Amino acid sequence: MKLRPHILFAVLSLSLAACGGNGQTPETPPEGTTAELPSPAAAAAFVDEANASFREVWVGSESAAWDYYTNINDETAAALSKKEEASMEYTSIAIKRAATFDGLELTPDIRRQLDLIKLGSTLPAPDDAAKRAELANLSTEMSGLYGKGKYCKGEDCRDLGQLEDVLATSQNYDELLDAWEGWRTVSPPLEPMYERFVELSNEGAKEIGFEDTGALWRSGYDMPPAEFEAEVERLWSEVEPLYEELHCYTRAKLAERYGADKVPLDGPIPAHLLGNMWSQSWENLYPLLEPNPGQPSLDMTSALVAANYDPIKMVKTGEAFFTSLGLDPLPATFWERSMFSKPEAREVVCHASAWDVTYSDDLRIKMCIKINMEDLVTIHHELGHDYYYHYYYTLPILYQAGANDGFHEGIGDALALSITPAYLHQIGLMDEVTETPELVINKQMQDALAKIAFLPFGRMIDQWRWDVFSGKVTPDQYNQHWWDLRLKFQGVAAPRERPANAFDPGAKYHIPANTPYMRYFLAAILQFQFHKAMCEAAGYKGPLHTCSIYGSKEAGARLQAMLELGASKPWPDALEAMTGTRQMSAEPMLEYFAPLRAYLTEQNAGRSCGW
Ligand code: X8Z
Ligand code: ZN
Repeated sequence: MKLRPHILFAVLSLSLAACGGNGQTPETPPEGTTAELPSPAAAAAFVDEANASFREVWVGSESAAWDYYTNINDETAAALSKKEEASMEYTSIAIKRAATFDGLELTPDIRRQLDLIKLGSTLPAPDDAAKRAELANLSTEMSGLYGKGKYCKGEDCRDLGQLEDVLATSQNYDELLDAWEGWRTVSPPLEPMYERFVELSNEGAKEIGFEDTGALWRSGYDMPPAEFEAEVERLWSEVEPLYEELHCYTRAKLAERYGADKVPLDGPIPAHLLGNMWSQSWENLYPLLEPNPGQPSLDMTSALVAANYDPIKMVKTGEAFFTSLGLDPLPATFWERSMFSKPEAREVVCHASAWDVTYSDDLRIKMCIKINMEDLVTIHHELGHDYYYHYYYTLPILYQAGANDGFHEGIGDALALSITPAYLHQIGLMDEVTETPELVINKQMQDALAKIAFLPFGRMIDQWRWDVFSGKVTPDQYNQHWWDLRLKFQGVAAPRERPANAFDPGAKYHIPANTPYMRYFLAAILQFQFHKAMCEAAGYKGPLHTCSIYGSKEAGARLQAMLELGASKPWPDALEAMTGTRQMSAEPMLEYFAPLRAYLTEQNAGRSCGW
């Protein structure tokens, strides 16, 4: 489903799917291949066989996942659980086979594919068939409950999309509170399921040699897991000061709007006032926070509506950006098979996702597109996944994944950084504008509310899950720990005391869907590295924040070369090919936001920041 960059894909597939038509898992090795004693030749033969078998089970699980996510009902749920179960079963078998080649001297290519078999699963399942089935069912059911979730007052029910609209547009404190608390009535039933889910997947992780599921997730970055944690900490410490400046400015403006009794100037910001259901990106606050009124409007939502954009036109606009770089048009089947709008007659998971259902250029997106700027950017995000799939689908299926999962999440976002006023003018959505310093600050504020505000959220979600999977946090502490981390990293608090049965993590898609989240934190940073590299390739000379690579074939070629690698090389190799450096770095992001940073420091003078 989805967004799952295939490594995760793979992984999720474990969770999400199962094997092909006849219900038999393809675990029996053909005579004379893997039955042999471990040898480099046997290892190579096994890798070939595993690529074929994974293809069978993953195509099965992806197809069933597509059917379920675009039409949630008991039949599609049962079909998906079965496929997931079979996929998990084959994965367990393959991991054990791969381990028989441990210690052998092998080519880097064979060794890497064997490692990917072990690391590719985000949902490791126990060997016990009953437990595996239970885990598959839990996984399917949790996603479905989230997808169908509604907040009802009597007969009047609202879905997530409707509640999100309230968060995005209302400035009525109580109305916001009602929508915010209302969505969180959906998740308490998920708590006991999640508890069991953690138990079972940890059991699976232990069986394949990891301390817990979180340890498995942290092992997927071509470095020891402890080193990865240190990398995350390093990147976070590079950007944290900028986040605190944005928090300080935003809090002061919200206090002006809602009163310092509601938004205390020395404390966290109430979570329902930030324009987003999870306070994860704040661009909807822009009208309240606009630094320099009287400048040309950056309200692209109104421009899109005025220009009569519909969902297809939004997606065509996204595709046109990619093709302007010299990349291929999307296949005809993309337009026939994708889901662009929320259907009336059936339940679906609206959370946006990108797919290659058969791992063979069967590209699709699934989205309930609204005509606004946020969704135009999300379309670029999803197409970034699809273009990655497109340029690596001829690789062995074990390599059909991002260099790491943050790369997969960062491609479309990197392109969307080129949606500048000059680009918008080029495509007829904006009048020609002169980029005065005042307009630049306005635009930077709009960008920061999306990108800088997101950083601590991206950082904390998997901190929570790592702590849950490791057992550091027990089920009775799930919700408290969630809010402890929200406070620590985001400086955000629940608007009032949460009910005793609250399970607020379950109200965020990626928890019931079991999609790892650190990838988005990495992507938030990597996308600026990609943007800078593509601007350089395009021959752009000005400041990073006004660069648009639209139309640059050179930038496109640089990007395509990285996409084509898939997961075939350690991610530092891919990063080096694209950017010339082997290190993830927040430097380009900080460079991009240099003008805003100076503005915020000036504005916050005399304020006491922090919480
Ligand atoms: O889940 C997504 C994408 C699909 S991979 C729409 N994102 C994260 C989220 O919505 O929480 C993109 C940004 C972060
Ligand atoms: Zn994504």
